[in-house]
Amino acid sequence: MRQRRIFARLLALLVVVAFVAVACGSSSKKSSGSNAGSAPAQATSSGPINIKQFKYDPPSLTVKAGTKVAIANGDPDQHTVTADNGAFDSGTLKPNGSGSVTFTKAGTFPYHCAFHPFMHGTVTVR
Ligand SMILES: [Cu+2]
Repeated sequence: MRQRRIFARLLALLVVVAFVAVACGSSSKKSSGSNAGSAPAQATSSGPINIKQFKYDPPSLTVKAGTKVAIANGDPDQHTVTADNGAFDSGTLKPNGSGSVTFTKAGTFPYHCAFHPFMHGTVTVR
C-alpha cells in the first residue's frame, strides 16, 4: 500500500518534470519573464483522474466513447466520480485507493463526488 503511494507520487513528479521540460523547450531562450504565470492552461486531458485535497485533477477531460479512465484517490477520505445525470459512477474510492470509470455515451457530463457535493468535474465524451 505504501509503495503504491510512493509510486503515485513519483509518477506525479515525472509528469510535472515532463511538463516543465516541454514548457522550457518551447521557449528555448530566456526572454525576460513577461509570460510568467501564464502557463498554457490545457483544460483537457484524457486522464487519469487524480483526486487530491478534495479536487479533481484535471477538472475537465475529453475522452473517446468507450474509454476506461483510471481514478486515483490521493486523499485520506473516500470519494466517487458520479455523473450528475447518473450516466456513470465510479463507486466508492477508498482513502488512497483507486478505481476506474468507463465512459460510453457521447456528450458533456458534469460530475461530482457523492460524499462531497461541492467537488465538481466535467468529462466530455466523443
Ligand atoms: Cu469526495
